[in-house]
Amino acid sequence: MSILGTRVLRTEDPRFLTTGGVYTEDLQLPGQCHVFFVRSPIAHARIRSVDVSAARAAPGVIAAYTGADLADLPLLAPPMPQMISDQMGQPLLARDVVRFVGEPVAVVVTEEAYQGEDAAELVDADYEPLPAVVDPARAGEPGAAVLFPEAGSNVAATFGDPAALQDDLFDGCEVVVRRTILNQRVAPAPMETRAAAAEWGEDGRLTAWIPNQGAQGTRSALATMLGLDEAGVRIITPDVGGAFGAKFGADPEHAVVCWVARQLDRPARWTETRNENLIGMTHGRAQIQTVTIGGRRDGTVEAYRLEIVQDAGAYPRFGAFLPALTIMMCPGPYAIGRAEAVARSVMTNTTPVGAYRGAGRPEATAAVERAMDLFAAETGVDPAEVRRKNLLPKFSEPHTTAFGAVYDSGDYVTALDAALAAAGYQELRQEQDLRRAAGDPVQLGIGLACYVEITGPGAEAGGPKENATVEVHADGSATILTGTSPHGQGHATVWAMLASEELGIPVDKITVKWGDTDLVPEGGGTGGSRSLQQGGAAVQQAARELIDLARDRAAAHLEASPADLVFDPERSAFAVAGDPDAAVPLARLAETSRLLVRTIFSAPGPTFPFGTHVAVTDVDTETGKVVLRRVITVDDAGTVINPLLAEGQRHGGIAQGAAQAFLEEVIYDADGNPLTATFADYPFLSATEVPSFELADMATPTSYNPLGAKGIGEAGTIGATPAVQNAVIDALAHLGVRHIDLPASPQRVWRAVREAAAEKGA
Ligand code: MCN
Repeated sequence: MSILGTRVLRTEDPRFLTTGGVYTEDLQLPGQCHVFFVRSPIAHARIRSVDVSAARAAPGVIAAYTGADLADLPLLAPPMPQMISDQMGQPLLARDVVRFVGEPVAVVVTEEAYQGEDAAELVDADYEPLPAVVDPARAGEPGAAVLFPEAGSNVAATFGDPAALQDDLFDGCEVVVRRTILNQRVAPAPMETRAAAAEWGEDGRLTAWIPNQGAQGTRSALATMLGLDEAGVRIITPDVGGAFGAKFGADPEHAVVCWVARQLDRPARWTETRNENLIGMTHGRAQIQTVTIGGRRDGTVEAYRLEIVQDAGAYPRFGAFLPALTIMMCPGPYAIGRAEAVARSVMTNTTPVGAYRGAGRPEATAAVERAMDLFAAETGVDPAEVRRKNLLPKFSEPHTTAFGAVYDSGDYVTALDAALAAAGYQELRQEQDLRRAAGDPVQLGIGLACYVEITGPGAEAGGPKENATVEVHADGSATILTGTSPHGQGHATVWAMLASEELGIPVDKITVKWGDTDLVPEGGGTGGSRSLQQGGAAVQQAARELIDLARDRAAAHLEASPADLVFDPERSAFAVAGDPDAAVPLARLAETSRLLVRTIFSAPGPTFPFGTHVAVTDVDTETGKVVLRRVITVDDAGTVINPLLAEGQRHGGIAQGAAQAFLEEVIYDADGNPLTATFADYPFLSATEVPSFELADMATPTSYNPLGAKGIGEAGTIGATPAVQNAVIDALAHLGVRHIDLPASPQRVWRAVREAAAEKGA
């Protein structure tokens, strides 16, 4: 019986539940010193001076450095420099200007960790305040203060030409709705904050332990920042306590810790506080979107336009590039005759924006799903019907959209209908009618979101790739090396399942290793929900190639022709066809020389998972309180290899997506001071606020990998946010409420109800 598709328990968990993980913070390096960052308390200012002399004299202080000490190091280059002004690089420690509250300005290095914070108080930085740019809507306008005068404006990148938008796009539409909506800035807030430990060998080589999503990418980023050859850097990935897109590559702080270790010729380490994490780690989302949707009164959508202002924060990181993904996915699963999208990324005096679970695609889904509901409200057609009418019909050959995405396969209407059936949509609408008629102060809302997303993207020539090595040992065990880098996704379990299936070696005898660049020099890491479809496929391919390799050895061993041998996974042995007694175990073939295959799996392209989320909310019209009653989802990620893990990914993603819908928001005041720098101010969803999710099954295999698998890791944050947001608004639709910005917090809900009532009364 195949192990694939079964609910194998996570092999990672016994260790996590007993002895616990070993995180970067847990490592002890003999002779280590501790780095503490002095951060800018002001959003935009010229640095007149930074005096570290008093700090240098404080107890336990070994050294203190400012930006001037690192002046010979290159600036952190923007991603995709061809589209983003190269004038906007970030120094590892601020030099002449600070551009956001939390920007590292200096470091103190101490014998003990606790001494750093006290010594940092003694660093005397003199700032000349500059006007702060906080509102992205105004950042690109003439007259706004400019973060990088050399660049000429705050516009870091543009996507599409606003002048080329068609005046007649909505001509002939019976109904046109236009609205500006906010996809608010959120903090990834992983349980484990950022950290680093660094040590230089006598050979001049750097070893750095950093929680990350791909050691190889972290190595490249660090080498660039430190001006080193990649061969001179080894990255080791300890356990990682969540990353959510924000631990890809490396941040300036990581490079500074390595630099300090070299400067002092002793191991250096750093773990940030929660407060530092909330202001220093890249944030996510942060788009202002203007949607215009038009079509016929019967609910047929004919035209759609999306205009985006992306808040990239103070330095262009991946966030500046996010609109490219949002635009690529902007029509979602719909067949819209005419659609266009433009965007610009602007710099503001706020924490830089980066990737956050879904990175650009949740924003696309949120926009089009909000637009669909606005259109449904205006036409009076049921939101489910509007969607059904406009979804692309089922297709199994790749479908190319007007925005250049090539959807591998899709069956969107079936996903919608399956979700509606699982939710009991008609009954819910009846309950809603009854409660509206009764004037119940707590109203029922039903929200929908249909989505398609891109997983496993990659611009590599020949398609996205990943490598895997599989080795069978003489004791009957096996080892897998992978270029992916799990941090909660359970690759150790699933990669072992994939190899076990081919080799007949039990899962508990297979060890999966990753995240040490000396062991696995190449790899794409984990992000964009790429791992199973590329890394998992590579493991399967390597295991199959290993059987081919072993067949020749077995033939020699059994003095038979390779063609006469059959591999029996039940026994993990080769036998001569028709003579099961003439057999040799796979493990025996590893006795004389290593039995090992390294392979590279190359996919024809990314895959496009899809689904529908239905959210059911109780919304108190008197207090604005929202209770999430049910979330029902269909998430079609092709063939599922381990339903337990895939469901876990859906659960976590839905919780995060729902939290964006009605709870989370990074807020700055008008001067750029962060108001959400602790967990007391930045609420996230806990188990008490989420219902038991109802997950319906649907699997449309992709032909892009032999597993038939698409990605599942981000489905939850893509579908759940607009479904929950739409549910909150739907609860209040009969009162005249058409839109509430994210997050639909009690205050916003309460205000929307009051404003609608005032408008009605007027
Ligand atoms: N899987 C499966 N069948 C499928 C698809 C996936 O059994 N058809 C399983 C895979 O074997 C794997 C897991 O589900 O064990 C997720 O696989 P995949 O969709 O390939 O996604 P990745 O492993 O590449 O994970 C990346 C994704 C991203 S981009 C973010 S961000 C994210 C996420 O996963 N961050 C996470 N999930 C997270 N989960 C935790 N606990 N912590 C994070 O930081």
